Amino acid sequence: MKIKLYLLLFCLVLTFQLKAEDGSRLWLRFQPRQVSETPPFTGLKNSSSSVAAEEFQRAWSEMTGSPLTVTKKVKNNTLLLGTIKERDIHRLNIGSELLAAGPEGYIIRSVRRGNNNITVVASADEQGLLYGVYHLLRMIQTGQPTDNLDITEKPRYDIRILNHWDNLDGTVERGYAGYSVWKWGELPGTISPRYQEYARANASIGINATVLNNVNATPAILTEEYLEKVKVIASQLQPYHIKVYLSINFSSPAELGGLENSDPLNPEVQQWWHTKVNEIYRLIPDFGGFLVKANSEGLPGPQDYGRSHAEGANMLADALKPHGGIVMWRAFVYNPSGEDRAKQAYDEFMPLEGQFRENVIIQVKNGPVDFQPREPFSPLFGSMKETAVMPELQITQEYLGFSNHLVYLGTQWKEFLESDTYCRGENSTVAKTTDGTIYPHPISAIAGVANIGEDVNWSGHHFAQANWYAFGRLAWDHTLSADVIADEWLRMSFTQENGFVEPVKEMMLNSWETTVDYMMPLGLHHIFAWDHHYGPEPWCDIPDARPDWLPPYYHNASEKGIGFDRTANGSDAVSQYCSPVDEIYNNIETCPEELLLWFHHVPWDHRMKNGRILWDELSYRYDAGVQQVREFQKTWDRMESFVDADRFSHVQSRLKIQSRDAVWWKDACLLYFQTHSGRPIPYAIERPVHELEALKKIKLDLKHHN
Ligand code: BDP
Repeated sequence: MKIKLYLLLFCLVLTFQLKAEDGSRLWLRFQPRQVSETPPFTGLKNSSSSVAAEEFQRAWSEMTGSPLTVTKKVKNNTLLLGTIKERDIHRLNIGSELLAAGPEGYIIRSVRRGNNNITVVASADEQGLLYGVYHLLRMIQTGQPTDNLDITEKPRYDIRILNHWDNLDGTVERGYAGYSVWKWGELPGTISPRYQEYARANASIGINATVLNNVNATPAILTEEYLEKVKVIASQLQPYHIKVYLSINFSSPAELGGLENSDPLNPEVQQWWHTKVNEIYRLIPDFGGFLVKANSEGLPGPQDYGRSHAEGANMLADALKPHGGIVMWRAFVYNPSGEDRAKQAYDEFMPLEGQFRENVIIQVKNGPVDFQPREPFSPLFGSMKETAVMPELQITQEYLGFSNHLVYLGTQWKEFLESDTYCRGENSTVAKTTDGTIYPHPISAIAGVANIGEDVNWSGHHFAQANWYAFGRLAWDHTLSADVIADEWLRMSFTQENGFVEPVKEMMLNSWETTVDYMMPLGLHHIFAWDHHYGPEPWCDIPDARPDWLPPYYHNASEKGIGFDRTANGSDAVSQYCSPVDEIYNNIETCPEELLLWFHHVPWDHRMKNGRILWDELSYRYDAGVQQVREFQKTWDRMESFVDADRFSHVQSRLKIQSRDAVWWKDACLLYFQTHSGRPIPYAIERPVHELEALKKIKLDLKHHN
């Protein structure tokens, strides 16, 4: 009797203990409980893509414990997968809608045929079918009803691309999830199983392209040896419809080919690129094209020969054109000049607009400086009309606490994509000026700098996976809300229980503003430490260093006030925006307070909208950031029963780091700025726990933060 009781208890304990999870499955977790008692599908009729059918089969057997029967005849509750050529689909009379959905689009529809209810996932091509299958799976995973469906989807951007800043030696620039997933040393002989898993994860969120190597590219990537390796990766990604692109070094003709120079107007250089591009396409017929960082941060480019960015980009575009390839030319350029760094990309690129070939697209970071915690949108968006422009977002958290801080970026990207440029009147949002709605161009694209590494959970922090996910979902459909995306991700990655989803989602949705508050509120930017972009060093002043690499250049704190004057009286960066955005930013009364110190140098006693003076408000914001992270800790601790022990404790300990870092940021910034403001830290808020002099001595061992 006793033994039986023990056994029973043992079994109960086992059932209640959540299975350990390492995060390796990302959001592609298909839980047994996710299908209701009477499954919506009893058979699968598949007429074309094997990958789409395989994906559904695989997920189905994970959810139900048995594979879905493949049927010849359509019966009740059959799932019908097919491309437009399929007779069945024709009979359902959906051909014209499929054509309208375009090459990657799909429809999912519940239809009745005879006495049978069937679900159709159909697309004009195999790629759309795969996306349709993932959509249906997502609905099952997130507990949505699947019995009365009428869905038509197509992507908003043509190219939805990850940019890996991965070096050929296996390190990842600004990567915080271990070494690169690309195992260059083992390729082409050994193929890591992760390549396929990577492809699958990306396809499941609609990502259809990837740049394998760092924008700070070495010529070696174009050697035969490396191209053979690239070919193998490309062949692993191809079944999931992910095209491979490469970052190139502009000096490759001289450095690899032994030519005298790499001048884009030199016929030998042009010929070298033609030959090289032909070689690439022989190896990789569906190769996508090049991403180029040129004449930026010391990298070579056309300006080395007195040529323009357009001349450089067009030379490459001409070589790629016969193969249907494209050039993504980056506008991230700035020089050590007297000019405000925030103005430089616009100044260099606007005069060139219209001069680029049709297969060139200008890749522009979301803000005018450099992926800061918060920036206004870059004025190139909306202004550049004749040449296609693509946004570059940073998924990896270079300036947002690496993989130590929980920061959900869906909210940041939504703010950016929905910013109204007014360049074609009201409602000329960044999204609409880049997705082809307002300025139609042959290609539209959006890029995200990947946060992927060889860590078991891919992204370092479990919650950083949400940013990879959110990038893909927004690239597919930028009208989705940050809330909906977080909701999906939580349900798929953790659990459907509302007791978990609701509070944790709220934490995610607040997390970006919270981080802005404890790092750089009210439009402050680039006050990071000199040798890393992790902690604060607003005092940093290195003799002989480039001023625009030093925090005081950006915050300009003095006893008079703080902030960068970019108004008409200052650097006049405001004039790069279309009307009325320029006037709104120029006027301290109308400038959004979130961006106040980005555009204005403001006296410490300036009255804010809530009645506080600037100094007090700054102090309150830093403090609010700290308090919020403490709330996150409480929220997470309450979630213990919903989450497996491994992921629970991992996130818990990262939140502790985030909490300590938030205090570090707050104390460093307030104590330092106080030396300029000369005012007391408002007495209602928590007192600093550090000495400024001690904080100044902190030298970070980056190994612990990478
Ligand atoms: C900066 C990064 C640097 C990148 C550069 C870029 O610190 O590592 O190479 O951007 O985007 O944010 O080219």
